[in-house]
Amino acid sequence: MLYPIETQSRRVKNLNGIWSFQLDQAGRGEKDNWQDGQLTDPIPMPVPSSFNDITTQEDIRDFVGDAWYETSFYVHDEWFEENIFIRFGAVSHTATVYVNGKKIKVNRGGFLPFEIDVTKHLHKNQMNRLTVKVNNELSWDMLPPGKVVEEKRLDGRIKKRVKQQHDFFNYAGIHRSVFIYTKPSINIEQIRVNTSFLDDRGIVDVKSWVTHVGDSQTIEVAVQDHKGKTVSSGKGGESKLFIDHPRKWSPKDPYLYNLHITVLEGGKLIDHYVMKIGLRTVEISNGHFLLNGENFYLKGFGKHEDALIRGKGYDAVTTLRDFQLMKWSGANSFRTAHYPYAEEVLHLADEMGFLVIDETSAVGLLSQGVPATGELQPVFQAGKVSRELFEHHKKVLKELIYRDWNHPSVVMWSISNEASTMEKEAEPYFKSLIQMVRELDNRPVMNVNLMLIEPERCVVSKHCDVIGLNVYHGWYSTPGELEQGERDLRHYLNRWEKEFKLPILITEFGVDTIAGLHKLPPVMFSEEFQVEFLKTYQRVFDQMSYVCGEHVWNFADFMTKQDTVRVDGNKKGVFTRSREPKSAAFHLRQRWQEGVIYD
Ligand code: GCB
Repeated sequence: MLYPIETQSRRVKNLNGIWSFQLDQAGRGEKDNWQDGQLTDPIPMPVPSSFNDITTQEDIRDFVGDAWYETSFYVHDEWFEENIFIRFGAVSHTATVYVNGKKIKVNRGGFLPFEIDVTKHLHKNQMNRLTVKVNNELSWDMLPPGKVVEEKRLDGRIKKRVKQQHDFFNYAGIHRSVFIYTKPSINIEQIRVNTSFLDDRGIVDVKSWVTHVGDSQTIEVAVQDHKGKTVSSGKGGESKLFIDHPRKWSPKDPYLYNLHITVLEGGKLIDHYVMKIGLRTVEISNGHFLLNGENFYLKGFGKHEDALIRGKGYDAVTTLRDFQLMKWSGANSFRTAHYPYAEEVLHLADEMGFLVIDETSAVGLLSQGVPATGELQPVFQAGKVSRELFEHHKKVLKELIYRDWNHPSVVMWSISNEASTMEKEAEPYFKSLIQMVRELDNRPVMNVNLMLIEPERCVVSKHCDVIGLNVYHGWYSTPGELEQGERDLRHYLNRWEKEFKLPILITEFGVDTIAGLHKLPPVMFSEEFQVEFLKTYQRVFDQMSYVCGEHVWNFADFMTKQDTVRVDGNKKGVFTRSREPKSAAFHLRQRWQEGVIYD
C-alpha cells in the first residue's frame, strides 16, 4: 500500500480536522444507529490525536470500550472517473468504518495503515458521512496483548479496565491522518526498491506491481537528482538502473533521489507515482554493523510516539522538534519502540538522516507486567500465546515490511520487545516469523531481550542477525549500586557474546530521572545519577567490540498507566515530556557529538 500523494494521475484530500465524538458507555451505538448520523451528544474532537487527554474528564481519559467519530465531506465529480479510497494511517486499536451508514471495514491493530475502496459507497453531489467506531480494548489474540476486566462501581455502573503488559499509556483514537484519494483503475499498487553498489556505480533494482496491466501498457522508470535531472532510466515492471558516481545516503549526507514510475498506454499517461529513494547498503559482517560497507556505531534512543495533550496522535511539530534535539545530541539512529510509527516520521528520518530500527507491536509477550522483574512464568507453553496471536503477529510484521521496505532510513526489523524467549515453544513461533521476514527482505533481523532472559536458555537469538538487549543493572537490580551494576552488566554482556558471537545492540539502558532534582553525591532519580549511570554503561560498551550501538531509554519522558513505580509516567527521558533537556542530554552531546570519552 503506497502512501497517498498527488501526482500527474492521483488526487488526495486530507480529512483531518475537528470531528464529532462520543463515548459509547452502554455499547449500544450501532443498535441505536449512531452510524446513520445519530450521535446523541457529540463533542468536538481533533483528528489525528488520542482522545484521552483532550478533555478534563477522567471518564474520557480512562475510557475502555467503543468511542465514535464522525465527519462529513463532498467529493468532486471528476473523482468518480477514478477509484476512490479512504485511508487511515492508524486507528488504535480496532476500527469499524461506516460510509453513509454502511459498515465497510473492520480493522484490527492500532499502528498500521489500512485503506478501503469506497467508490461505490459515495454520493455524487451530496454530502458524505464517514463514521468510525474506535475500540481500545486489548486481548491476547492481537498486539500488544492485554485483557479487559470489568469492575462494579459504587453507583452500580460497570467500569472496564485494561490490564496491559506494556509500559506506556494505552492511548486511543484516530492517531494518524485520514486521506481520501483517487487511483486510476490500472494503477501502481506496490513498489520495491533495492540499492547496491558496484565500484563507483549505484545500482537501483526497481520492481513495480501494477494492477490489471495488459500488453498494451508500458511501465517507465526514471531516477532524478534533486535538481530534477534524470540520472538513469529504464522500462518494465522489473528494471535495473545504474547511476554513475552516486551520492550515497548516510546520516552525514542523507541524499535522496526521486524515483518516478509511469504507466503509459499508447503514449498516454495512465498512472504516475513518485517516491524518494536513498542509495545505501546495510549488512552484518564479522560481528559488526556496516553502513555502505563501513563499520557503523549506532548512537541514539529508544523512542515513543508520545506527547503532551496529543498522546499518540501524529504531530509534525513534535516530530521535528524531536529530530532537531536528536541531531543536536549527536544521535544517528532510533528504534520505533514498541510499534510501527507514522510513515511521516520515516519520511523525515530519510530526509534528515537517521537510521531506524523498525519494530512491530509485539511488546509484552511474557507473563510480567511492568516493570518486568521477578520470576518469569510461561506464556507460550501455557497456551496464552494462541494461533490467532501468531497469525496476527505475522500479519502486522508483513504489513510493516510492505509499508516500510523502501525507506533508506530503515536498516533493521525488530520482531518483538521482551518476549518470553526461554520457552522452547517460543522457538518455532519466532523461527517462522524470521523465516517470513527473510523471504520478504534482506535487512538484518533483531529481537529485543529482557534482562531476565539468560543467554544460555534463549531459543530465539540464534535465528537473528543482531541481539537487542535491554539492560538495567544498578537500577532494577541492585538499585542505586552502580559499581555492582557495572560488574553485572559486563558479565551479562560477555555471556551473550560467548553464546552467540553476534553483534549486540544495547536497545535500552537508562534510569528514571526527575528533571530539576539534584543530588551530590548522586542518588537514584536525580539528574546526576542519570549521567553517572550512562557514563558507567558507556565505559563498558567502549570495551566490548561486539557492541554495535547504544540506544538510551528513553528519548523523552512519556505517559504510562498510573502505578506506584511511575511518577506521572516514565521519567527515563533524556528530555522532559515537553522536550527540554536534563543534564544527561549535555553528557550525550559531549560523547556523541564531540567524541569525549570517559574512563
Ligand atoms: C523495558 C521496556 C520498556 C520500559 C522500560 C522501563 O525494558 O522495554 O517498555 O519502559 O523497560 O522503563 O522499565
